[in-house]
Amino acid sequence: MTPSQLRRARAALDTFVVETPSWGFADTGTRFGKFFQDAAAIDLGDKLADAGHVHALTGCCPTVAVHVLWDFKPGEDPKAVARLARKHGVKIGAINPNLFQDQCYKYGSFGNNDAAVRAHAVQHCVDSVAIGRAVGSRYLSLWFADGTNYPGQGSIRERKRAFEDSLRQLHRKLALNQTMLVEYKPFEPAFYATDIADWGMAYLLAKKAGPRAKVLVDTGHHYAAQNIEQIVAWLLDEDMLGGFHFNDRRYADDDLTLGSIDPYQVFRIFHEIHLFANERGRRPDIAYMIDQCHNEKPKIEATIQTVVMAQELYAKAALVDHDALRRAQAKNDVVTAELLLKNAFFTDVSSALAAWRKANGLAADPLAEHRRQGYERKAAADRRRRRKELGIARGGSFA
Ligand code: LRH
Ligand code: MN
Repeated sequence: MTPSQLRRARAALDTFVVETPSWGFADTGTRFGKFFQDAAAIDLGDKLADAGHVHALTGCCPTVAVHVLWDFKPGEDPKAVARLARKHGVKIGAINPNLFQDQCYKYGSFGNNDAAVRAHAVQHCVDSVAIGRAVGSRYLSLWFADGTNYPGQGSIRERKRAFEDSLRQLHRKLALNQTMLVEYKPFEPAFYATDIADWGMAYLLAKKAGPRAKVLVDTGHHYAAQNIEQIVAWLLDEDMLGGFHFNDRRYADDDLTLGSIDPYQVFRIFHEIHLFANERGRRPDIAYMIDQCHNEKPKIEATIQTVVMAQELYAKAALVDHDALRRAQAKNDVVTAELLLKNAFFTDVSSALAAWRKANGLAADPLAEHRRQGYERKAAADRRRRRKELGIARGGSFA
């Protein structure tokens, strides 16, 4: 790396933070079974401790996204949760309501044709907004499992209008510093029509909801052939890109660790963001978040891998020479334009990462440091003991 490349990579690392998901530290599974890890988090306290540990090692994930019904016990004081987070050196990040597990949501939440169910769903989101205010979180992150499985099953326009109405109601409840993120997903669990199936539907619903509603791009929520960075470039140009859920996939919403299958994909997304910042002379205000579940990999190791990979790809993408790119594009010099991205992608930025970590008092290799500290072994022993004391049974079949 040239001295100016080193400077650009380090400047990019100074600004890059990514949010970890509380659910990434807990036992999760597949449609066919749940797999247990002794070191998996038992409760929110464990999740915040693990997130704090990852932040202490990597220096770039100061906030933790929470899923309300997975993380908050009924009536739990959000302020106490914020204090607990602070004790572990992190802050509560995006608030994710759970609009997919209550029995009443069988035919949908905001899209349900039963007004009482819609009201129940909106009320849960209003409660989630209040939690956000109490813990000082900027983001209300909305994902809806809503949709139908058979042609004719539901009125597509009625469901669309029900969403417009419910999202507008909810937007009115936001604090001035809060942003509502609308996440789209083409399918699963609905397999005929998902109510918010693509970026256009999310864009339209967010626009109609109000000025503090933006679109959330989950990298796993696209058909394999879709050009995600083109969607990102458009949403940026419309100032409608609110955030990301990063993960990787080989087939569908596989929720694998970022960069494990196609690191160039995330590089191309980061490139579009750096290029946009260069054009506009300011960095866009985007919530970078991880949304993964770790069934085989040790959960904390998988999270550290993800954070370090995100840093590396963000730093590489900052190396693209935007002026040279514009010159090549103006001349339709396709090869030069492509090579400007490829060369940046293949540039080894490990010296920039090492320098940045040293300057921030961090170990050169966060994963090795995690293993050296024996955090996982200690957590496993502690949580095995506590599960016994709490009489937490594990097992039981899916069906
Ligand atoms: C849905 C989704 C959504 C979350 C969930 C954990 O697939 O991406 O963002 O609520 O995963
Ligand atoms: Mn997601």
